[in-house]
Amino acid sequence: MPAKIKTIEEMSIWEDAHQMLRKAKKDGVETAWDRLEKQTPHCKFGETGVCCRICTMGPCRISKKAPLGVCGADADVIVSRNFGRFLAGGAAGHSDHGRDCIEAFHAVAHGETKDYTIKDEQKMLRIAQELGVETEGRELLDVAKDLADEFFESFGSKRDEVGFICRVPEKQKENWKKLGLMPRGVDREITEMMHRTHMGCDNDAANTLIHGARMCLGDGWAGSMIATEISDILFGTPSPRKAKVNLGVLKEDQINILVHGHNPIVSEMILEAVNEQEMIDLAKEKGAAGINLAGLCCTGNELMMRKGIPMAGNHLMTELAIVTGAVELIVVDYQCIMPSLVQVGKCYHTKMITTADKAKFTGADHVKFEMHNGKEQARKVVRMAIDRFAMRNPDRVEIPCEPVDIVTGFSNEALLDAMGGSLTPLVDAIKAGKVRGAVGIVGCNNPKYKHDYCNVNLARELIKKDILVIVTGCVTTAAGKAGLLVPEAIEQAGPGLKEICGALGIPPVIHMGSCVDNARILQLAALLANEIGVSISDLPLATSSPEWYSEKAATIGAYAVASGIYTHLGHPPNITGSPIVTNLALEGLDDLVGACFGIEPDPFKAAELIDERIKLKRKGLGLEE
Ligand code: SF4
Ligand code: MSK
Repeated sequence: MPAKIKTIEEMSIWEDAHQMLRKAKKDGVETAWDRLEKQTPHCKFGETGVCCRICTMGPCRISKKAPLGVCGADADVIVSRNFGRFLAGGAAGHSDHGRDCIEAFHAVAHGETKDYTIKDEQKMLRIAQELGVETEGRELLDVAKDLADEFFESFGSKRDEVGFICRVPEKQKENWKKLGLMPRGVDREITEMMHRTHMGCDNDAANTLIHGARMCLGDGWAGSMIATEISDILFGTPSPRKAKVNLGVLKEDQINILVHGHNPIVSEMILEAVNEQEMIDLAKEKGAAGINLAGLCCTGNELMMRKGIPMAGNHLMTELAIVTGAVELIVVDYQCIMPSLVQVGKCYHTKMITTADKAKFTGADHVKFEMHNGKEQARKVVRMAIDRFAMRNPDRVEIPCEPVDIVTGFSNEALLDAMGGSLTPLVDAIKAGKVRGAVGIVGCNNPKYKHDYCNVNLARELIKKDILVIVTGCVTTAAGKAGLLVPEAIEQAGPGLKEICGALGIPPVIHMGSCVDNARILQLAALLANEIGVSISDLPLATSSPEWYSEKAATIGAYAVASGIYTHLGHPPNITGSPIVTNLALEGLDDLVGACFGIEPDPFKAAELIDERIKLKRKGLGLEE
């Protein structure tokens, strides 16, 4: 693991973070970095995954002195069960988000809400046809009703495979069937993992992990993919647009509202409400110049991709955004929201508003958003922000630095448009070695690392090597702040990538969305594989999550690997106490699915590791370097 972090300069690479960390110290605000110090050193049993709390004969900890738990489970079994449940947490997070999207879509189809509508009818019809829903001569809402039911089916227990398996290359599908990796239903696989890992069930580490891979494939190719596709249908398919990032997007003379979490269902309504003249007039009456909406984490990504709403920061910037003293309200949906935000808010005048019954925070106000009342609730929330403006203490406001420009909005549809409607230019560029491969850098921040150091340096190193980089999640903000998400960044790229991106007018690092939008990367990989006539595992692709922290990030890594995409992680999950689990992750999976994990905390060495993999895959395809 990276060395213990000590000074403010060692905590983050960003000036806006340094400035706010100094202010936090001055204002007596505790941050994630302070708490990490108090938690260090971490428990070795937990870190290596050999602590079992699955039943009350334990908890049991495996050591040389005590190599078996009370029930007789060894380190391999304990680690695989713990890791299986860890992955289940991630799959459940993404997929329950996907289910919320289906429920919203179902409500629209059945006329149960006027607040949400179908924004991209063409995409809805295209997906309906793809999934075998009849569209010919039918009313749009009738198609939508059947499509919503079809999506629900992918969560259930009646199918042999989830719907979007139709996108997977044939050869790969056969391999998944042979290996028992075919995901049958999102909920089924997650439930089965919880069952398998109950005391006295699956006591074969490799067997548990194979099911883990199947469950994660269910997340990637169903739960997450459905979340992405419905979000596009309801709120519009993203297309390239300009936006701005860093804490400089907050405005001293305006009411600042931050939206945080993952699902756009709440934040899209907040966006509509802040743009209503009545709200703007009300804000002006209270002495503000206007209402400024900015995003954090993946809810921020969703709004930025579709509407160009500015991004205040990624995971480790969420506390620091409040430390500016300029935020009236932080409105959250779910996932990756630190409970500490309530306390940090109390040090200023910032109120946290929760919106989902499944994600309440003690000390926050709850404004429940439902399909029939989204707009009304959004107005209520915006009024609360307006009322809090008077409580702001101007002497405690400090907004650091100027925002940085970015270009966002690269859905697969937009990418295809940029290439004239076909993948041929990209395939030709890959064959010619001008674009040697593509890497998705995805995921989080983790205070164990110097914030964004690995995210940014890995992206820089890869584009120098003529490797196209796709970013999602919290890496987006890192790449944006580093100036990599604009077409001018081609100057930092190798000659081949510079030529191709220059001709297409796209940045060498392209933003493809939020965490669930990693499903867009899966779809792009499948499109490329089908275009060339190979499996995804034959392609010169990789993914990386250099500074990951969450269960969801591990699940994304697992579905990427199971889909045939080599995946680099900055540090391993808590599995190193088991040789079987560790060896399977780092090597064994390669024989089964044509991809495995690689671990490397140093971004420069990680770039070499990924480059080696790309060379290997290019060679396998008979492509010259
Ligand atoms: Fe201990 Fe076995 Fe119970 Fe785990 S399942 S706590 S190893 S007795
Ligand atoms: S928000 S999962 S910190 S990317 Fe999707 Fe960021 Fe990681 Fe959460």
